[in-house]
Amino acid sequence: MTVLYKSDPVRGAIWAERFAKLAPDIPFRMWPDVGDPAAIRYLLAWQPDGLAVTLPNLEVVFSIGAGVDQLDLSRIPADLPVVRMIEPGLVHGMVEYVTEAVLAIHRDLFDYAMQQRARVWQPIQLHPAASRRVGVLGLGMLGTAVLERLRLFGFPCAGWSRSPREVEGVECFSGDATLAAFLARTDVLICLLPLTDATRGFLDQRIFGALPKGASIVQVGRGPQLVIGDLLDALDRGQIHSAVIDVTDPEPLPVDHPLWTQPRVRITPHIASATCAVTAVDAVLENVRRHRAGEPMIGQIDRARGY
Ligand code: NDP
Ligand code: OXD
Repeated sequence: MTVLYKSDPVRGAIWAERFAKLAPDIPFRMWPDVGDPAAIRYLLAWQPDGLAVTLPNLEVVFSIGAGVDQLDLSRIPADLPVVRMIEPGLVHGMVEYVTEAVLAIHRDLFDYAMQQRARVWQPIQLHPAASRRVGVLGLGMLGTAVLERLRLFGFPCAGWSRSPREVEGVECFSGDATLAAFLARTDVLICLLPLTDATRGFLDQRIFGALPKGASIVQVGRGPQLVIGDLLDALDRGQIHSAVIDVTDPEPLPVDHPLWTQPRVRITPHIASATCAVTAVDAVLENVRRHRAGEPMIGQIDRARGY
């Protein structure tokens, strides 16, 4: 019952050490050292490419990340369960990143950075958190955790999802019919949607136009969800005041891309969060146990839905 890991080898060493400690009976191999392909039952990968079809006894594919859009599902046999990463380290990192971004927007740090460059000492009127309405697209593992933290600052919090959800202290909207109302009450929009056919190109001029003038965005979902040309236009017109962008299309963002030089745009290289190897091994081992016991695994995706 061998586990095969195919991703960053440096982090893989931490996975290997943790597996050896917690599950010494489960052989752990790092690609390309596959050994006997027939022995591999579990594949852990960020991008398995065509590997899954070369392993005749493979039982489960685990994504190393929370997202699964980077997996080419057409190259994973249709009967194999695909499980995304649900582990506390990833959640913690995302809560930190988004909290910092929302506070930077809320406390006018983009404007102060511009003022600093111009050597201008000019206080901007402080607004209470209660007047800054935060909205999160996606009420899943990450969107919910982010909202649970942000509401503690006193921001009026809302979330939008495909199906109805309930989160304490958060106004929950669901389905396309409620999108306009959700956007109209949102001053800081955070995108934590998975990349699917339905969310590709979602953050476009229609969305920006439905937000109150001067709203800000935090894009931590996936690059292809954002229509960058529409964002640049909305920034030029002041419809969007500022943006924190962690994911772009393509990645890396080309050096000559106009987004780099926007004064009220902050770009980070897809680092909002990352799977924490130590806690991820715990999560995978729990799922292996569940799989062997015939119990549902935590984070198994609906392949037809795409997330
Ligand atoms: P989940 O699958 O737990 O949650 C996804 C949420 O999005 C659900 O609430 C779902 O609705 C909603 N959703 C999906 N499609 C639609 C749609 N068409 N319309 C409305 N709502 C929709 O995902 P996570 O919270 O774990 O992660 C979200 C994404 O964050 C990942 O897919 C990944 O792309 C990104 N990510 C980015 C990282 C970074 O470093 N930048 C790190 C980790 C993840 P419903 O509840 O009805 O199913
Ligand atoms: C993920 C990511 O999906 O790191 O986990 O983007």
